Amino acid sequence: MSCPNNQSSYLRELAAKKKDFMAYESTEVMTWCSGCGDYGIQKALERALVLEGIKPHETLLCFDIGCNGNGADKINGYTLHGLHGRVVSVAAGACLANPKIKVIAEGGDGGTFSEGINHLVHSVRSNYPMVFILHNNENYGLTIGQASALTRKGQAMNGTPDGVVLQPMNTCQFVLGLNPTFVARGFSSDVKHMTEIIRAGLRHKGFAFIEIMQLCPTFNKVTSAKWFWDRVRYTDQQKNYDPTNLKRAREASEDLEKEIMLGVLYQDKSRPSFPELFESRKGITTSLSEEVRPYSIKELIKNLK
Ligand SMILES: Cc1ncc(C[n+]2csc(CCOP(=O)(O)OP(=O)(O)O)c2C)c(N)n1
Repeated sequence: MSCPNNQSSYLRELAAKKKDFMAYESTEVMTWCSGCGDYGIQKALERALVLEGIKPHETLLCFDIGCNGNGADKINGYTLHGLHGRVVSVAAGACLANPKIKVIAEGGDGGTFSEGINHLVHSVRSNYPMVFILHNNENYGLTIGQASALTRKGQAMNGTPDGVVLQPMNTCQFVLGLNPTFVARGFSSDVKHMTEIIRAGLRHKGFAFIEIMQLCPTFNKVTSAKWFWDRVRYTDQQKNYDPTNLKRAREASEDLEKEIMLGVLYQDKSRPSFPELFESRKGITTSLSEEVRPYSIKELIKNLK
């Protein structure tokens, strides 16, 4: 069984920022099941925001529908609840309209890798300046445990009691095939490590895809905490792991049965984010949201025949 490194300096750093931390704390009653990985993910996100010096009014937190989406009222800040599977597109619109705020989107494996997979594909490809956190509990949790595209083959679920017949998709392999600029993976019981990779994602200028392997003790009895602790490995403990090497990232993310690699698997810091690609916006300091007013299109179409 592997265990996180000494946490004392990290906890001291957090304690020094207790007031900032409390600003994110919600007084709403938690409704997630006991042992749900969503608690850890939410804590890691709050810690990452605080340690990066981002205040609640400087971020927009977009949530999908699902157990993960119930986090929307369990954190104090500007939150938005999208339609199931559509959170990435809602968040993409927000980050393009106002680049002065940090936009974060969160979604479950059901919504993200089935209903909304098209939005994920084009957001990765476009390198929108936002962070996306995938809550991968390997099932549709809120509707009580149906199989998703990420449920393991053979696993009995509500709706498929004889076991799932298809192989699951490999999320990181899929995203690595989309020419991404940031791909990371964490585990919902390792809050310190999740905090580190979310911080790295917040500092990334393009689309940061962060998968969290999430415990779901109610509907996913197969991949328990022990199952994961026996299998997780860390990129920063591998000899000469180079996150700029795409081939290495592909190899590292291939195995989901025996060894599950956690960390920043891949990052390309050189690629421009989507808004940086437009010559016509160079030198403009206002955001699109600040430029909203009635315009006449006469000037624009005067040369049209
Ligand atoms: C378009 C659409 N399809 C289906 C639903 C019903 N629905 C609501 S929550 C949910 C399960 C969500 O599963 P997932 O996205 O994996 O998130 P989790 O609950 O596991 O965090 C479903 C199927 C819906 N609200 N909208």
